[in-house]
Amino acid sequence: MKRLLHSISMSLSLLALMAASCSSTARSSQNAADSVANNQQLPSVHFNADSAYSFVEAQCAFGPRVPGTAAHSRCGDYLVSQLKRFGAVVTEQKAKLKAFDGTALDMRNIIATINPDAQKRILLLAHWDCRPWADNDSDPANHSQPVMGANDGASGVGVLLEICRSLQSSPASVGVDIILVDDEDWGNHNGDEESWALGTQYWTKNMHEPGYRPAFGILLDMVGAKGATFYQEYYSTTYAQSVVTEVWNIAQRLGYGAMFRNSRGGGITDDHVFVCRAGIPCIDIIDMRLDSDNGFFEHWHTTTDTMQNIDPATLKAVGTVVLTLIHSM
Ligand code: AHN
Ligand code: ZN
Repeated sequence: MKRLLHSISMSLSLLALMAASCSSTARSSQNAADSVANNQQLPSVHFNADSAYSFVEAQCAFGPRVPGTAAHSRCGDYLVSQLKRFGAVVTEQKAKLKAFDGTALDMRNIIATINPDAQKRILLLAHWDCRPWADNDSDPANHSQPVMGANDGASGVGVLLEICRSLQSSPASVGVDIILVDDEDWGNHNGDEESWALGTQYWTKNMHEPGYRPAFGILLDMVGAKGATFYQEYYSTTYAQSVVTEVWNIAQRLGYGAMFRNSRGGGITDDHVFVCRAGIPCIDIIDMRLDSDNGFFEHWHTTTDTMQNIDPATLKAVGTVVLTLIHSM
């Protein structure tokens, strides 16, 4: 059934995408990430996966970061303080949003600007909130329990915190903007795509800088699990093919081809879709499993999305690939 829903939402969006392919967004994305030629040497970077792992662990130590809870608010303060400690200029966006079920959400997007004077910029995103319900758990009694989100939330944020820390000691020439988006995961599985990614949807309508135009964006979602496989996600290849090509190319050259598969995956309604629709080509590096019913890792939206299933090797691969791209621009 979930498969069916995926394909329905995919064919609907195909229509929209055919129109979008004629726009300037699609054209400009052709050249968004054309910097590393195949014959050019890749910069050598060091991404500290143990440090990234400790950032994932620290978020989980607050408990599930469900909007409206003390764990969410404390973890938000922690993320702001870490990004400041790593030398970024941090701004916050706060707004009252309404979830699909009527719940009032105090949204908090956390934005870190690195190398603010650089003209050429890259946008990096990850959601930091946790889903309030483990509604994919095999035990229905757990459906009302929150998700810890070690992978679904904390992993992407952990990699981005470590990239921020790394850029402080080894600066890049390009500017980097990290947005830790809130309220991604309070969504409805009835096919209502606008119920997801509320923090990102807010940001696209209220950008932190008027006329903000990074070269492209990269969303990290579920980038920490053991055995992760990153297929080329459908909306990413539609709106930002050159960025996908670049990222997967770097991954192959670094020896991460078993994780970064050189083949197409399905479409996922995720933060990047709304960024793309706002005119910024953005890809989603997301763990997709072709052998599971819902297309995601086995602990997705269950009470077992915990530190036990986080593998530093996955964080290492994703962090190294993204950091290499940053230093090659
Ligand atoms: C849907 O299931 C429609 N989107 C998945 C987006 C997501 C949820 N990523 C992590 N959690
Ligand atoms: Zn989720």
